[in-house]
Amino acid sequence: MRDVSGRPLAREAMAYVLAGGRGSRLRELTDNRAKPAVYFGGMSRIIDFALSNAINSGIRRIGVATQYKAHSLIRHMNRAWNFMRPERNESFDILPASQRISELLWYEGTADAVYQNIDIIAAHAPRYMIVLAGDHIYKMDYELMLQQHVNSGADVTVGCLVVPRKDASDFGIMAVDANSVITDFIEKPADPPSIPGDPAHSLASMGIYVFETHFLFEQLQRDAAERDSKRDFGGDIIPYIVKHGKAVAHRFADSCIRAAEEIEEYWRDVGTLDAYFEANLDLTDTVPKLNLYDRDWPIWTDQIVSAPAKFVHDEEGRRGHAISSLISQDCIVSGAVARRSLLFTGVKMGSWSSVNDAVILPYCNIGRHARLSRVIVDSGVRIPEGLVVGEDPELDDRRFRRTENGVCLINKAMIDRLI
Ligand code: ADQ
Ligand code: ADP
Repeated sequence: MRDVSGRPLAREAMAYVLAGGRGSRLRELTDNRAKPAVYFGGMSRIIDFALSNAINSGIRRIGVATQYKAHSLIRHMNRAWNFMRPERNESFDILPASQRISELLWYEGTADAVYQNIDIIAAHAPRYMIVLAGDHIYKMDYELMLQQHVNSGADVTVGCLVVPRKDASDFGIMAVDANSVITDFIEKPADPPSIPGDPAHSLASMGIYVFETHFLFEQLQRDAAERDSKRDFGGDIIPYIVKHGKAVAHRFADSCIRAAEEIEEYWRDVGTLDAYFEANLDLTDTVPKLNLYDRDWPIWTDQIVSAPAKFVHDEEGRRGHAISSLISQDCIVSGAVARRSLLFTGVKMGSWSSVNDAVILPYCNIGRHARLSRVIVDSGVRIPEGLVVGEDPELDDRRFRRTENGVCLINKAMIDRLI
C-alpha cells in the first residue's frame, strides 16, 4: 500500500460512498445487484474504483451507504475491502439503510443516507468528509481536492468536469467565477446553461463533495428540519450552500490520474447497457484511456486464489486463442477463440466456440460451437451448445435484451426460456 505520510489531509478525512442507487438503465444486469456491484474491466466491480481512489489517496476511514439490492455488494465488500485496522485508526463501515433515525423504510435521498449515520461518523471523528458516488469509473487523487478545499476556505468543494451540453441534463450544472467560486447550481436542468464562450459544453458536478465534518452535520441537521427538502445533496444541500455560503468548484482535470500525460482525463458513468459495453470494450484498445496496469494507482478488488488463464488445443488440434482481449484468472479457452472481448474470472470456452466484441462476466460457460458477437453475458450463465447471437437482430430481439446499438444482454432467465 502507498506511503501516506505526505498526505496529511487524507489521513484526517473519511470517504463516505453512496452506493444505494437503483441503476435501472442497466436493465437485467441490476435485477439482483446494485449498480456499484456490477462487474467492470475483467476483474473489478464498479465500486472498486471509488474505494481504490480513496485508499490510493491515503484515506483510511471509509463508510459505504447501501440500499437497493445490496447483498452482492455487501458480500463483495466483505471479501475485498475488510482489511482496515481499527488499532491504526482505520475503519471500513458498511451502512445499510436500517431505519436508524427516521421511521422510513429506506434512506430518503443521498443526504439522508449520511444524516442517518451521523453518530457512526462522529465516533470516528474525521476532520473532513468526502462524499462520493460508488457508481463511476475514474481515477482521482482526493488529497489534491482536500488541499484545494482547505486553501480556498470553502464551505463545500464540489468536484466538476466538462460535459457535452447535450448530456448535461443528467447532472447538476454550475456557473463559476474567475476564482472557481460557484455562483449558480441547478440540479438536472431541462435546458442546461453552457460554459460562457463554449456553447457546446457545460460544467457538471461529479457528485463528489468535500466538507469539514462539523459543517456538513450542521447542514444535514438544518436540512432535516426543512419541510419540502428531498434530503438530496444535488437537489437541496449544494444549492443552499451556493446561495448562503461559499461553494468552490474543483476541476477533475487537476487531480485525475491519467493513463499517460497526453491522454485526456477519463470518467465514465456506464449507466446504460450501451455505455457499459463500450467502456468495457475500450479496454481492449492497444492504448486504452483507462490504465488498469498502473502499479502506482492500482484498482484493488477481491482476489480469489485460483489457477492462471489457460489456452489449449482441442482434440483435433484447433488452437485456443485470444486477440485484443482481456482474459482473467481461472479461464480456460479450449479450441475456441476470443476476439476484442473480456473474459472475467472463471469463464470456460468449449471447442469451436467463438466470442467477438463480448463482455463475459464471471463463471460463464460457453458451449461448443456457440458463436456470440456484441454481447454482455451475465455471471454464471451456461451458453448452450451451438447458440448463435449477434447475427439475426429479429431473433435476438425476441430472445434477449437488445439495445439501441444492437448489443445483446443475456442472463440465466433468458437462457432458461430458450431451453
Ligand atoms: P445522480 O447520480 O443522478 O446525480 P443520485 O441518484 O442521487 O444522483 O445518486 C448519487 C449517488 O448516490 C449514486 O452513487 C447512487 O448510487 C447513490 N444513492 C442514491 N440514492 C441513495 C440512497 N438513498 N442511499 C444511498 N445511496 C444512494 C448526482 C448529483 C448531480 C451530479 C451527478 C454526477 O445529484 O448533481 O451531477 O451525481 O453523476
Ligand atoms: P453476483 O451476485 O454479483 O453475480 P456472485 O459472486 O454471486 O456475484 O457470482 C455470481 C455467479 O458466479 C453465480 O452463478 C455463482 O454460482 C458463480 N460463482 C461465484 N463465485 C464462484 C466460484 N468461486 N466458483 C464457481 N462459481 C462461482
